[in-house]
Amino acid sequence: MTKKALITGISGQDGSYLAEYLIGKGYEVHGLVRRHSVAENQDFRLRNIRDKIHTHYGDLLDVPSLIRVVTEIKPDEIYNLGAMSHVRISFDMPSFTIQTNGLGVLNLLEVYRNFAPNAKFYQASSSEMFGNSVDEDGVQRLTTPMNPVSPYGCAKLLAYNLVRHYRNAYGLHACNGILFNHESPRRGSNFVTNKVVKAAVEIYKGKRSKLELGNLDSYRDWGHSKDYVRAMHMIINHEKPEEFIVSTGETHSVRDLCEIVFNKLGMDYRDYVVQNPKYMRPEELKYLKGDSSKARKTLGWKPDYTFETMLEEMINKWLNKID
Ligand code: G4F
Repeated sequence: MTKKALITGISGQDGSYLAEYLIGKGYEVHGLVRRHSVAENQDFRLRNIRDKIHTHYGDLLDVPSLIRVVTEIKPDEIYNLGAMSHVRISFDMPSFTIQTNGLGVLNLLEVYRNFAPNAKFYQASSSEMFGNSVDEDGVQRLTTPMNPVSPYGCAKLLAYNLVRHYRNAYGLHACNGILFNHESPRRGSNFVTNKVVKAAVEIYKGKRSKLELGNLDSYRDWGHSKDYVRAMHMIINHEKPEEFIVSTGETHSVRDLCEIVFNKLGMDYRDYVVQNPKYMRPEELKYLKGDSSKARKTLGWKPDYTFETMLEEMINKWLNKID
């Protein structure tokens, strides 16, 4: 029988790649979309698969819409990727962030428990939950304490714990994927990788002369979204609902990122990059490097992209797009 998947956040980077991946696996794919005043902005990442998916208006904060969609579809798998996903903006909109990324998950879990308890549930948990906790060997693993340093991280930790609680209390197949940063040509251009790549290509093409950034000395473990949505499907379909970390195990500073991207275009980032306090965060998560050995051993997951091949794909996208 054809399996049905419901993806909240289907119009985002991960949602769109996951939808494509599940279509390729023969799933009937449904997605929850929020109403946007510019209709084109609602589903531009879905333009290649519009006729292959079913979208439904709804919102994690609108319980009746969740009940309607879940009872109508009767999904086999629910992927909760919907969120306010920008960490710095979460300092400007803390209440909205906590509501959407925390209470919104509770809403969906309640609808799941009451109307589709036989489905499997995947929660998009985040390495931002670790905050500045790092084990002595410079790695975050499943046992590393979680001490978030942003409203976004606090909300994600609430959701993470709710998923574990719902699994234990009600015997649900609910699991968490703790994903470290993951990027692609579909990444929003206000996240640092795509911001740097887009600006470097614009500078290369003579369209601008400077790039303003915040903290250049934070480190991130950056993978590719396409590799990470594969992991989501493996995690939800693992026989036991559990927690898994998905990461490359490699870390780079924002400064390294600038150096590599500008070098690939034959430029020196130091001639163009300036710091602007506007992009600094009230509290910064300084260092991420994840241990994904459980996902690699138990699920057989491994990434196809390297940091360099991912950046090349992103650079090529902007080289083709910017005249
Ligand atoms: O690209 P970022 O905004 O990603 P961040 O904050 O690490 O969050 C991303 O990864 C999380 C997983 O750990 C996800 F949960 C979350 O949804 C999101 O996908 O920033 C990366 C680093 C930060 O240290 C930031 O301070 O880059 C630094 N940075 C320096 N200048 C900048 C800038 N970040 C942004 N967005 N813009 C800048 O101008």
